[in-house]
Amino acid sequence: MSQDEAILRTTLDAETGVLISPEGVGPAAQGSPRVLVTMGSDSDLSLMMRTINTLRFEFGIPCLVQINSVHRDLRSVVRHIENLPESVQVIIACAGGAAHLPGNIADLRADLPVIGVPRDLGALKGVDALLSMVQMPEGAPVAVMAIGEAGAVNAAIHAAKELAIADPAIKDRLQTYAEKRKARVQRQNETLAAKLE
Ligand code: RP5
Repeated sequence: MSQDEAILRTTLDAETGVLISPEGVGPAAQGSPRVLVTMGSDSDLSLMMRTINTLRFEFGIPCLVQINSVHRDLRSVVRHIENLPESVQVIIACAGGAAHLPGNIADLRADLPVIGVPRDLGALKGVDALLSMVQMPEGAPVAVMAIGEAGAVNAAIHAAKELAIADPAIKDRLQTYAEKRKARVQRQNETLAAKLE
């Protein structure tokens, strides 16, 4: 467990959630949250650290982290989601199993895009969460990512792309991120001949 994840775990019971930014976690964080990263249980946190760290370190985006369980405490979910800071423009929601959190949030917040991350968990290994999120009825869309780690990282990139529509600095960072991915392919090609010997 990283130090940041450990600090997040100890502070997560706060009613308002925990702010996390490139500078740090909780009191050490700076700025206003642009993204809410929420999940059904703190057992989802290790997976969602991939989302949080991509947002803060690749794109410089502060986020609010909150646990919201529609199966264990639906009333607090409604309270939290209806009272988010005005600065939050995108919501990323992760859950495993019968994953109703993103869909419920999509209904509660008709004004904000909701991105779902299905956790790879249990007997069905995330297929249950994927189908619960993706098969939303007409009118309450959830943008569903891949199951597990790829989905967690892609959720952050997708949120950054949404924010980049009105934020040139994030647009530049998305370009830098894409360049790093291209450079990786080039490095792989450069070392390929040695691996084939
Ligand atoms: C879901 O149930 C959570 O999002 C989590 O993925 C799963 C299991 O939760 P725990 O039993 O580990 O708290 O609501």
